[in-house]
Amino acid sequence: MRKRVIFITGASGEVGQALLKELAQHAENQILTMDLHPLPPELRSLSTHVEGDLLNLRLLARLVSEYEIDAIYHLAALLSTRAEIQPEEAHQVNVEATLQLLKIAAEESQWRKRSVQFIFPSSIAAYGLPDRETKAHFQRVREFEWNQPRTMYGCNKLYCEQLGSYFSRYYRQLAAEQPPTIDFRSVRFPGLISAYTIPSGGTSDYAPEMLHAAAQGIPYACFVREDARIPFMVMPDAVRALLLLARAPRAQLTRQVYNVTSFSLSAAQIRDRVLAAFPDAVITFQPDLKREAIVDSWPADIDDSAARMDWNWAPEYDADRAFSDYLIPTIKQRYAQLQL
Ligand code: AKB
Repeated sequence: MRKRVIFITGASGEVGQALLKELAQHAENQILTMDLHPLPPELRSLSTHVEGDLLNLRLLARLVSEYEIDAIYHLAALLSTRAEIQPEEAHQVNVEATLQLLKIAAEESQWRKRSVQFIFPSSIAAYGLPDRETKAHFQRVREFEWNQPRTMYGCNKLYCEQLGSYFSRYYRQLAAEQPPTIDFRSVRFPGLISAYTIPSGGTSDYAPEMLHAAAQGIPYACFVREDARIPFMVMPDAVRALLLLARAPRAQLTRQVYNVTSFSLSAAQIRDRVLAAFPDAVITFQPDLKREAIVDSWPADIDDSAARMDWNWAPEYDADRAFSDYLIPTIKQRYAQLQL
């Protein structure tokens, strides 16, 4: 008998660690995690962890032979800045690995005669506004607008959203007896900020980097202009969004890809909030024009009314609560503990 599991890829990354902690709180969840890297020591008891490459098809085949997969949270990805530096590798990880996992989910669904749920975090990178004037004009973008990404990562995410929809509707549906399809669900996240982990390889990273640098007394040079603005969300809300979407009755879902967001701030507004908590912080602005152009192509805000309507999505942290109740106290405590 294969062991039934929830499978999390990219589990050692920022969202992966937070999601694992949350899912592991329910004893009935048996969790299989995978990443190129080990899990941090404090999380190692929470799952069976496989250190390996999603592009290793033999390894994936072995996992399928040992585990019956109920749901896949496919978090592994190369983020936007890194993907511009290594576009081909990004395509392999972000697209080809996703395709392999969708095939596994489809085969498992057919074998079990029950849909495997496939939860896919997409991103505001799926949008691409052509210039700053257009961005200023179209303030809150809906799911079907401006789907013209300018980064490899954005193209990868947008295409995988489409692939997921294809697998859930049409894959192998020409046969006389139509097998069950996968249950594909996706959220487009804004920039994410965690009090525990610092992202790497993304372009929204200036917000968490600024905050974590200030908390450690390290000067920080922000790589976008003061008025560059995109939407953000703190990690507890990001994990809640994934779990709320996963738990929503399928019949209530009117779409497969949903915007979710919490608050929209400019880089200067983030700096002001960081300075209010860490008055001695040294924060300067030294734009990297290439990374800034990526941020300028992302919407200033996104419209998440479909998620609010269909599965009662609402963030628990607006900008004030995010900083005062989560980010600042948790970060202060965390770095104080590390100094002991
Ligand atoms: C990135 O900056 O690449 C990510 C994202 C916005 O998806 N954080």
